[in-house]
Amino acid sequence: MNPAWQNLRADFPILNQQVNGQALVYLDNAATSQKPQCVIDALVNYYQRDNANVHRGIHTLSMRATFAYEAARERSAKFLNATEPGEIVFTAGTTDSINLVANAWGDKNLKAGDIILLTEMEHHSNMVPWQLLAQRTGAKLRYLPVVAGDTGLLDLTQLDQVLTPEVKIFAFTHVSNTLGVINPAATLCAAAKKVGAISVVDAAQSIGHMPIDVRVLGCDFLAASGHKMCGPTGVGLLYGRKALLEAMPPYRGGGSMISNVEYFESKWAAAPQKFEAGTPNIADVIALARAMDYLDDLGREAIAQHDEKLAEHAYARLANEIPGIRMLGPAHHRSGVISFDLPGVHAHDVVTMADQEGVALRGGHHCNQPLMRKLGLSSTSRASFYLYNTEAEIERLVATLQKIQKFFAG
Ligand code: 7TS
Repeated sequence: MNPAWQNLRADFPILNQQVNGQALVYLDNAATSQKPQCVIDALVNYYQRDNANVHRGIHTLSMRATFAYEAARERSAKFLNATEPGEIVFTAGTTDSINLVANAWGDKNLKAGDIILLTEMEHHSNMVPWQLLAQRTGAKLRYLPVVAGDTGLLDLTQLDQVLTPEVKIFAFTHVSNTLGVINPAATLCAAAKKVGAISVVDAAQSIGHMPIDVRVLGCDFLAASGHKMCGPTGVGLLYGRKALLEAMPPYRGGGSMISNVEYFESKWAAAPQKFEAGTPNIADVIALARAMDYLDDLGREAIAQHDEKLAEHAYARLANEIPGIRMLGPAHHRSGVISFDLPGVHAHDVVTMADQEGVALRGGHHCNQPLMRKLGLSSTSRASFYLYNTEAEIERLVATLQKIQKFFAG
């Protein structure tokens, strides 16, 4: 085992606390991950030593901040195996990145009659920006269905039927935040390319959990958030193929994104600066690069295996030991996100009672309302695992659910 795994939990000070008199079991990683001390230190060090605005000053602190900010872009490009740092745009997160593509690429390239293809398992962040784009342009939305039943897999037999030449954008999630399904992203990107559509991969739930190589995926755009990958909140990135970024108009106007401004018109800077108007989120970008180092020290393949092992184990234990439970998503080859329905107990009651036991879960529609309706549910309870979770914590989860079930059985 990589020695970095030995004392992993000690890297996350927040885990070492009691909640409602019990040792905290944090199983809400799909919502946001915890941060290792090195990421917290990167934020503190930046503000204690280097804080200055980037790209504008030639004094020492400004140069240090600029260097660290641009080094983070290089780090991000390497993390995703992008061709060059200029293919990385820093954003506020996945939602912001998708809105950027929908506005900058979508408004320029879409017209009435075109189709935007999504899947039935998208997070609202990967639906609503496209709905808005469709309203602006007259394009129409279409969905690749999820197979009937509870495995949550995409129905790939329908792919040729929905991916017709009118499709201009195929945007899909790499990993479902509700079902734990890992979609065959490279296959879907290749299929999009074949009909001349651009592919947009929502990597919010995958980027911190498995190796991602944008060249192997063959995607045109990839959107991600820092806070789900051990990085800070409020920061994320958009990978975009260079030729596409260059051809796109800016999304927001302001300082830093121009090469020349006149009173009545302006010229834009080249990509990626063109898409980073105003003072960027400097400290969080720098700390995000530190999070990437942390993940690579552990090994992203090893993280993926760890997540899968825990999730398969938890899935089997819950399915076998909680009578009547309805498990969603596949039993195997899955991510660390497990959703379930305890018949007769509302998900909010499950989560409230679990919190009394020190177990942090999430209950609700998980920003997947149409998918929930398709499954005939209004909400699910969700446990989501990450690199610091242990089998002993699954023990606590099972015992907690048994207690909740007993309580509601009267
Ligand atoms: N896409 C997916 C697949 C997500 O899971 C999320 C957030 C987003 C996009 C949006 O990311 P943001 O960082 O821009 O907000 N998912 C969740 C979740 O499952 N619970 O809380 C947030």
